[in-house]
Amino acid sequence: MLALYGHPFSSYTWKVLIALYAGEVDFEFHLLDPAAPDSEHNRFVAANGGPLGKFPVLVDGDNILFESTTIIEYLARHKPAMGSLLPEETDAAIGVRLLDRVFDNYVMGPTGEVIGEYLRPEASRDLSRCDAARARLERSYRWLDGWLEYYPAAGQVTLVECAAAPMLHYAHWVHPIAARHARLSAWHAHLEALPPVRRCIEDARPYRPLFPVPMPPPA
Ligand SMILES: N[C@@H](CCC(=O)N[C@@H](CS)C(=O)NCC(=O)O)C(=O)O
Repeated sequence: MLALYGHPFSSYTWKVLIALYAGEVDFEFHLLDPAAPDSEHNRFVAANGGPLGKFPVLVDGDNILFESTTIIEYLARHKPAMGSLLPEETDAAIGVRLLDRVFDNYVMGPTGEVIGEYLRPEASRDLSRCDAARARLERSYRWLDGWLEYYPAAGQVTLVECAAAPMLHYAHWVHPIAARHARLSAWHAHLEALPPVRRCIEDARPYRPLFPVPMPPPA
C-alpha cells in the first residue's frame, strides 16, 4: 500500500492528499510531529525528504519520492485511477506543469515569505518585506484572473487543481483575494468546495492556531 508522510496543515502535503483523495486510492498517512524531531516518522522524512528533509514524502514499495509535483507525476503515470492528473498529450501536459510552477513559485512563494516573517521573533520582524510579498501576490492574482478567462474552471482535478487549492487557500489568509478579481474569486470558491479539498480543510482546522499571521482566517 502507498504511504504518505506529511502534516494536515502543510500546503504541500495537501497538494498530494488532494490527488490521492481525487483518485480514491488507498494509502496510509504517517503524521509528522513538529514537536518530536526524533519520532520515527520525522526521522524517516529527515532521511528521505531530499537535501533539506522536506515533506511530503511518498513511499510505494521500494520507491521513495519527495517533491509534491514529482510525487503527483509519479502517481499519474503509475496508478491507473490517477492518470487524469496529468494529460497524456505533450503540450497539454506542459501547460499543466507551467501552472503548477506558477502556484508553487508565485503564489506559495510570497505567501511563505509573509508567514516566515511572522515566525521570527517580533523584535526582528521586517514588515516591509510582508508588504513587498503581498504586492507580488497581488500581481499573481491579477495574472491568474486573466488566465482563468481561458481555463475550463470547473473541469476535473489535475495537477493544476492540486497545486492551486492549497496555495490559494493560504495565500488568501495572508492577502485576501479581492472581489475585483472576479474569476479568481469564483474559482477559489469552487476549489474550496471540491470534496478532496474540503477534506483537507476540515482535517487542518484543529491546527489553525499554529498560523502565525495575525488575520482571522476566513471559514
Ligand atoms: N518543493 C517542496 C516543498 C516542500 C515543503 O516546503 N514542505 C514544507 C511543509 S509545507 C516542509 O517540509 N517544512 C519543513 C522544513 O522545511 O523543514 C514540495 O513541493 O514538496
